[in-house]
Amino acid sequence: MTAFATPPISPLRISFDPATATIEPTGPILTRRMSDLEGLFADQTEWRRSASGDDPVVYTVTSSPVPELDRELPQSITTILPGDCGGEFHMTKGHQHPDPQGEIYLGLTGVGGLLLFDGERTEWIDMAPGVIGYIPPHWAHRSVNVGDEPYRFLAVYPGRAGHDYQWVLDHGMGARALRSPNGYELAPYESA
Ligand code: M6P
Ligand code: ZN
Repeated sequence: MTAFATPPISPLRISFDPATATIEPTGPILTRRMSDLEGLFADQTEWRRSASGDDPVVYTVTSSPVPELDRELPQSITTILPGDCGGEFHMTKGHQHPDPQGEIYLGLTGVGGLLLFDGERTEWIDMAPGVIGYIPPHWAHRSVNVGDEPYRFLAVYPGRAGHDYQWVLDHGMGARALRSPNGYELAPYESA
């Protein structure tokens, strides 16, 4: 994509309400239900039961109006609802950036984890309000809600980075976050 293939957008004022972690104005809003997370949870029997049953919302992504275009800097707020599938905590699909560029997440509400995997090494960053998690280029990333209230975070990422979901289906994420008596534990990754 060449720079300025479409007209650059104008400077923008976005208001952010810390109490609700909402922004105004908004751009696209995405809702991912259990049925959208095929092949990701280890317990496929439980996933199928849930996806073909009440098919709960697992997370939503509210984007600012800044478009995913080269040289732009889009932002989004992701809300992962509390819960699990067969003991594995609610999580995002996870993706690699086809155009390897970094990204930052800022925790807003609740408690979660930022799971990172570069194909060999696995890292976990505990996320809470006020924590910035840095995702370097070449690290696939997934977010997990390990608490009992909505986990929300702000993401800021280069507009050309893109989302490769197949990479995660092919390589996994190195670990899984499972419910444990003390909260959560990280288990070695086993394919779904
Ligand atoms: C963050 C950003 C978005 C991403 C979203 C959900 O808000 O990284 O780019 O789309 O999380 O993650 P996923 O796309 O893996 O479902
Ligand atoms: Zn990303």
